[in-house]
Amino acid sequence: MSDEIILHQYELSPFSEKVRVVMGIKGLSWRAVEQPIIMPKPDLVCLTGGYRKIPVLQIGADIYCDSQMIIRELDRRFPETPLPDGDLPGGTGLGYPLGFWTDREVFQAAVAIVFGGVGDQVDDSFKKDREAMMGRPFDTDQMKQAVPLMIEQMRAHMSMVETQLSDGRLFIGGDKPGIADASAYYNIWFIRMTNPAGGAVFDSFTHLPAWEARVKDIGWGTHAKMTPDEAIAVAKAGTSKTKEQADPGEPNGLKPGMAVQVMADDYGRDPIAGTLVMSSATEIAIRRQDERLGEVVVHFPRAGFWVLPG
Ligand SMILES: N[C@@H](CCC(=O)N[C@@H](CS)C(=O)NCC(=O)O)C(=O)O
Repeated sequence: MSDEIILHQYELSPFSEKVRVVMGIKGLSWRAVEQPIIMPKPDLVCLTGGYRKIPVLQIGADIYCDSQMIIRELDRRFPETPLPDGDLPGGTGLGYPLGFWTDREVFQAAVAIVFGGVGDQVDDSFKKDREAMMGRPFDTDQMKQAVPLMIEQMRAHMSMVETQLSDGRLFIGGDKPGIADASAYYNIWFIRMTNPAGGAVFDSFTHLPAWEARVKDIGWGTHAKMTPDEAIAVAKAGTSKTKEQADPGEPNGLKPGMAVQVMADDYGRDPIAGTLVMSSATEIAIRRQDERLGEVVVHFPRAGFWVLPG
């Protein structure tokens, strides 16, 4: 079954939770491959070419990095359950810009609340790994001091969601759940799972807790485990379905066949080298070879990623 949806993830990963909720909204059936929470991740980077963050989606020999790219691809492949705020025809498209708010601003507040609360239980290998990924010290004492400030920030951000919900609507965009709900929910979930005391800030709202319970009830669709070796065998047996496509609006003259490097613009900025297959305003896909699995095509979003000469 080479078209199976395979999500490389780990249980406590907040960005995986965002994608799992989208799987639930779309009623999808998928396989979960557990990956390590720190480097090395040999069974992940052989697929991605160096991208180390979680989650990563795999369908056959096509590999999709970053939750923005993953959600867009799931919506494209399964249009019968379109996301109301996705970018398929009829969608508002607002789920993606809203994701930048939750994935950057709100996530950084959540990280401080989580690790400021439970930082004493975090071992040195985790701290060293995150320092290397972020390019700055992982200072749990500083995070502990910042918790009151970050709780204030969290309350301020979540009050914006509360305002949306205050007319009695079920979900952020109306009657149906979408990317906005998965995005606004996963930081709350992360705090409640790892530092339950930090969750008190959410309980002070009138509408937010009932909305949170509704999003939780959506579930994750249907999923079963898969081993990393099985996933690698799927990539090896598969052939990418991505077609070459030039973008006439490409601002810097990128064309299929060019050698490029793609990297995240925030943290975990390891460059991934390959040959351009297709590009558009929202996506770039590059072909690369790996000795363990042969040829794969790796897809990244354009917003939040840089493309440099290879
Ligand atoms: N922009 C990325 C962010 C992904 C991210 O930061 N993921 C976290 C885990 S939830 C991560 O990879 N942390 C480092 C690691 O797990 O190695 C996305 O939307 O997928």
